[in-house]
Amino acid sequence: TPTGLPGFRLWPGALDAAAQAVLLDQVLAAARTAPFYRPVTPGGRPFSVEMTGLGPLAWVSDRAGYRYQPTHPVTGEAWPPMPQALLDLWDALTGWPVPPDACLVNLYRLDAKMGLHQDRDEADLTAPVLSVSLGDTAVFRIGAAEGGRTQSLKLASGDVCALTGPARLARHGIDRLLAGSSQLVPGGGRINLTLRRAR
Ligand code: MD3
Ligand code: FE
Repeated sequence: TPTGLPGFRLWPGALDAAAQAVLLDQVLAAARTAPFYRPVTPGGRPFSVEMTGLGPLAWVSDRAGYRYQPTHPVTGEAWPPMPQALLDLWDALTGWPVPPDACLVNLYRLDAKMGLHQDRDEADLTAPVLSVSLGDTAVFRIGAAEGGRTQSLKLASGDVCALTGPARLARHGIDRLLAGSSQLVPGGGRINLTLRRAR
């Protein structure tokens, strides 16, 4: 593996420029009915990342805590469906026998980042997480679940990574973007999609 963390798999350039453009269009179309919003931590601190969701469930955070829910926290409407291309990608790259039931969509404008954390709000922590990056390159940090050293790698537009097995509970975060590294996202920045089994 590129990190030496068993269970971390990276497919650089898994989506070509045309596939990235189509997927971005689908995400931006969905965001017209399910707009990006800025969640707050349970302590009331706003995230620098804006979020929305696709599929039956998506992860939300507010003063009541972290959870997966079937509706957008601002509009109260159901999340838009997951694009078929994402479901196909999940099948092709993870081989997991059940489809994802949640897709979190993170929007990073230039100064956004995401602190080191673990993803553990999902019911089945044996199911993989699949991540698709679009737009500006991100400096991604990852380390073992147990702690210790972390390592840094770049996630560029069209890159896909899967977290399975021992990497599923890895600590990870986004340190920063490389400004201007892509022209894909209108207004600049990066969109990351994570497909998950929440329930
Ligand atoms: C490692 N997103 O949404 S994607 C998240 O780029 C999240 O927006 C980051 O961390 C982003 O929770 C990182 C790569 C990623 C996604 C999920 C993971 C790495 C992961 C789950 C477990 C371990
Ligand atoms: Fe995460």
